[in-house]
Amino acid sequence: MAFSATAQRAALAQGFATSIPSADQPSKASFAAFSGFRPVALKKAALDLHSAKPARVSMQAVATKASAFESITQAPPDPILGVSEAFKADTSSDKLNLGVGAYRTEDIKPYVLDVVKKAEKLMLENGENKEYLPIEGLADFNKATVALLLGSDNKAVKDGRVATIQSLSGTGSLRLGAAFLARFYPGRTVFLSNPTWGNHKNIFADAGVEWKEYRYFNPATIGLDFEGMMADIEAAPNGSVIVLHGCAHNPTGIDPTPEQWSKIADLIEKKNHLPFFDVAYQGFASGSLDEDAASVRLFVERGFELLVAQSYSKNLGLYAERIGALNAVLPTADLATKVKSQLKRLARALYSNPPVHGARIVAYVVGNNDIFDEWKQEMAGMAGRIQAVRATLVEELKKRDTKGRDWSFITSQIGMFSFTGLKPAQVENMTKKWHVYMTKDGRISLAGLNKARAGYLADAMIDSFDNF
Ligand code: PGU
Repeated sequence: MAFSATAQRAALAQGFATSIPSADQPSKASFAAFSGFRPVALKKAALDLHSAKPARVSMQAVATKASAFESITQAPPDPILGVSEAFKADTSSDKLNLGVGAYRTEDIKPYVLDVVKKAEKLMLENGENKEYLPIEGLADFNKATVALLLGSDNKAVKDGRVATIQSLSGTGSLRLGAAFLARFYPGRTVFLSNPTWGNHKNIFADAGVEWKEYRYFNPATIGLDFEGMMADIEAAPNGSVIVLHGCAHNPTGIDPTPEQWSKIADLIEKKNHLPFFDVAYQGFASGSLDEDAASVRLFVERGFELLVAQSYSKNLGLYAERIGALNAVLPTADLATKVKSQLKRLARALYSNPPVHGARIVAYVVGNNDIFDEWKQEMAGMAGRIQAVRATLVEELKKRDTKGRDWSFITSQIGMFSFTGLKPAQVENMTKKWHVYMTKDGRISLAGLNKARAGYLADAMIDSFDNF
């Protein structure tokens, strides 16, 4: 049952309330609750509008017929994006959204990068069209994205050993990779860090790929559990898939050191595991694109076969453009060609071909030397603002803390997040009493904070740590 715009207008003319239940609320109950409900008037309006087939008949049918989906239960809100929904519904002027990892300005406003505006202006001037892209995406984007990831004169790229396919941001690229593993590397287990970005579990589970966890975080040191991580990767069956965060680990903000990366690579090589890198924060960890790609580049230089998902949500602020890529690095160009052909086949069935707008923005920014240099500065500015907010938060916590706790973990963690160690009951107090929205695992996005509100957040944290 769907009401057309004409039907809505006509119903309003009949003296109905200001809206008509939408197609996703077709039940009898929702009609009863609908203010001003008058069966006769509805019947009249329906008949006037659908003279060939009165809508009243189909409404009754919908109301009485058992649904094919009757056994469906309510899904829980998403642990991250659900926090934004709850934040929106809060009317307090004190509220702070530190849930989602999205960059905000010092006024806590969304930010469109200047380089993005410049690229869009150029795109308009050049009269770019909106034709379908090829299944693998925009050629200029694919060239730019792999160069950004591996370096402009990377040997694997020159040798044609990298299959790159534009996909739907980080999530879509990971999902495409998961579909690829399900089809061409069946029966393997994917190992995720504990903790990890919550959606990793959904992505692999939805693709029918089994996942397990390897140790990553040591609450005692608020640091990397390197021994635990190595022991679990060692214990994983040979040929497992190991998901690694390329930089700015989410949610902990703790990355292995270069020496540790090298040992991780040794072990993964020994165990013949397949690394699957998730690079969602290139440029956001250190402020440098090259430094943040060091882990992936190390593995590629060492000759690994691997997968890498890339996202431009954070570093170019293109959250809603859904622009990213899946890269598969293979031992030969011939295999890369074959793998790419299969990735295209999977993408064709999933979404046919990717959207063009964000791809063009990336291609314009990376392909124009002046804009590219400006982007690096803007990115360093964003990373710098987050670092400054971290320092202010630590100062404010120290001022209020009567127990002399060590807050230095906040400034040593990198990227957008701080993993605070707040337990679920404490998080509940942060939200219920202080209107500070954050994920239940105790993660806060410092990209959503400014210096002016750091004191308020510190009050909330001290209260929650001390009293719960
Ligand atoms: N991988 C990691 C490690 C991430 O943190 C995120 C985003 C993604 C991939 C995917 O982002 P795309 O926008 O699909 O490229 N995590 C953020 C954003 C909110 C979300 O959960 O999607 C976060 O707050 O953790």
